[in-house]
Amino acid sequence: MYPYDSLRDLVADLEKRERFLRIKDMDQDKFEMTAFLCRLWEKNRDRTPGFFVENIKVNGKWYNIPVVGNIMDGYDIVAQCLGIKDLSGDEMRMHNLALEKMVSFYDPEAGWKKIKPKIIKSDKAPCKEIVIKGKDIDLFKFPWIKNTPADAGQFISSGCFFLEDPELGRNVGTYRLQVKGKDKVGANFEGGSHAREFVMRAAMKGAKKINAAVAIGVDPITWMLASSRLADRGEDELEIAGGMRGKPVEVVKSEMSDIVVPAHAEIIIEGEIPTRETEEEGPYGEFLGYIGLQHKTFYMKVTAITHRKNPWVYNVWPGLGKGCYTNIPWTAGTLVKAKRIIPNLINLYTPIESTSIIIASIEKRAPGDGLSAGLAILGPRSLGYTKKIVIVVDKDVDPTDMDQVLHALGTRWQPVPASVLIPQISSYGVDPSQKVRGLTSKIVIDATRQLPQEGGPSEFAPTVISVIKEGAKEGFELVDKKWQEYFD
Ligand SMILES: Cc1cc2nc3c(=O)[nH]c(=O)nc-3n(C[C@H](O)[C@H](O)[C@H](O)COP(=O)(O)O)c2cc1C
Ligand SMILES: [Mn+2]
Repeated sequence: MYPYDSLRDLVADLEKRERFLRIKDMDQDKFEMTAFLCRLWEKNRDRTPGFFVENIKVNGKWYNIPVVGNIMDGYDIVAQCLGIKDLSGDEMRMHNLALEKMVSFYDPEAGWKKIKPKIIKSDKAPCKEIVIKGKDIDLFKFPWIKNTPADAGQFISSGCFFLEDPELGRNVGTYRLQVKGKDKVGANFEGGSHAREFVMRAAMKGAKKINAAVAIGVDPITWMLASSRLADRGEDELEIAGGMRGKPVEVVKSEMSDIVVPAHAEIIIEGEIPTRETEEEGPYGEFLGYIGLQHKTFYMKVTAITHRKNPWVYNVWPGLGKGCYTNIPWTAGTLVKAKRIIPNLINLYTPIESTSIIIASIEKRAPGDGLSAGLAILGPRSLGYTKKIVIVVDKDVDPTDMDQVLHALGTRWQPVPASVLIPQISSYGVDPSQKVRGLTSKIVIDATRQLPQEGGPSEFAPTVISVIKEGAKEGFELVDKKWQEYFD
């Protein structure tokens, strides 16, 4: 069925692989889905199944609109969405294969492979089966989920905002929407997001409002690209999604503006965002695993809702489980950009457990290379904006292997002088350790072997393993030949 045209196509294949559960009903007024997800995760941190809840109780009312959640908890599913056939092996194998596959769509000369979306007619588009406008608009017809007891209320957690700018073109980004009334939602475009820039640009040109459309439950490649900074400013997430799919994303004109939306989405919410008004939004359980503060954001007045006949609400619980679907594209985007400015960069890894950390392996050629590479990753806003700690390691250390990284950190790194502390730099504002939202300190840790010119020892001690591997070649040959005998 590859490439998946819709969330449903993916779910069908997940069911075949027994990576998906069907549940009859759940009472979200008691946070049953949330508690279920917590337990799933406690019992298996590696990967947990997606689930589909047929009937759900929200705000005292039973809805028989299904809620699907936790769809992409596991790098195996990201790999599956990218068309990788052999899904055997552990999470790191899947991570590495998925990352490699995603990076393969990038050409250093031509950039990301792009295929323009294909516009289809409304009567062929599942997302147009039901069209609601005017006074019939009522967001409370859908079971939007309140994820945690501390959340300000119900949120549309998986909405991909489609915005257009006369010069920059289309932008597709995932931003949460707090449900504020039957035709009003929050539009939480954080500092540094393309959507915020689009709204600001419209405001500067004197526009009082900007049109938007939000798609809920889209195909998995579009979802991954909307949820991460792989596409740069002025690049169209949908065209890159087409490139990765090898097939255009099918879109359809929205009801109230010229914005086109994914035809196979579950639900589309169209609206207008006032460019000069903000309102309180949050608190909300955010992806770093903390309850984010209430703060001022834009909002959107809903002008139309269209959806499938039997729509699914796709819900995500940021901060619970693993956001593999953002980590792979985010790291892929960072890797190709970083390679342009750090020629001796080999690989990057962002541990899913703590995405403010990034580990870079380099081929060290000259004194200063380690700190230079780390600073280059943190410097440009488009690269290390979301990172706080960079660890640079030598090429014999696999950055995806935490045992090796910690070994290098403990044995090759001298905190002085092989560190750079940046006292204050702009950053995204969701890290709870920040005193001022959007302002952070950062550190570059150079855990490469320090050369004598850098204050390292005149000769760096070889590792035990390397000495054995070098000096006992015959021994290894013998052992490999006799391997079975030892156990007979
Ligand atoms: C489930 C989910 C919710 C998100 N919510 C927000 C949000 O409310 N505000 C925000 O600025 N970024 C949010 N993000 C991160 C953005 O999707 C991400 O930064 C993306 O790159 C934004 O698109 P852009 O690169 O076009 O700015 C969220 C990501 C996910 C996966
Ligand atoms: Mn963008």
